[in-house]
Amino acid sequence: AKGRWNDIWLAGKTDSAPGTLFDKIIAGEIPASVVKEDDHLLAFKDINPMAPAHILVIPKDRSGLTNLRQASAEHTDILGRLLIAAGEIAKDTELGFGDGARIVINDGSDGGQEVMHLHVHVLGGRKLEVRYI
Ligand code: D5M
Repeated sequence: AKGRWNDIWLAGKTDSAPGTLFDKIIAGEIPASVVKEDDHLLAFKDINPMAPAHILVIPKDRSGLTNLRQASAEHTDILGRLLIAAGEIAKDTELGFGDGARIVINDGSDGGQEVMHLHVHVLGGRKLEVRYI
């Protein structure tokens, strides 16, 4: 497992930030309730849900994507994949979503980001107030 962890950590070598616990979730070293997975991304239930339905969608390879402010044209494909997956998750009634959701990216310390591996929050399961801060 250590080799695999190192491989995944090294995948982020273009990004100076160290690996996070999300790398360990990707490697299966920390359990998570996975709702969607493919070669590029992983989606799992947030451990501290802020709404009745709360899913995180993350790229498996964080390279250069500690957060959205570091994104560039090379990330076009993965960013598209993350948003399409978020939209698919947001219409999954079995996950508790109803008629709509809120899709959020907390970016950097001032944006409330705690885990420094880009992730898209998909929140729903009730009618959310219109509030951004
Ligand atoms: O969001 C980081 C999110 O990550 C926050 O909503 C809690 C969630 N989190 C932290 N640890 C875990 C594990 N182990 N499983 C699932 N979810 C987790 P941010 O936007 O960085 O504030």
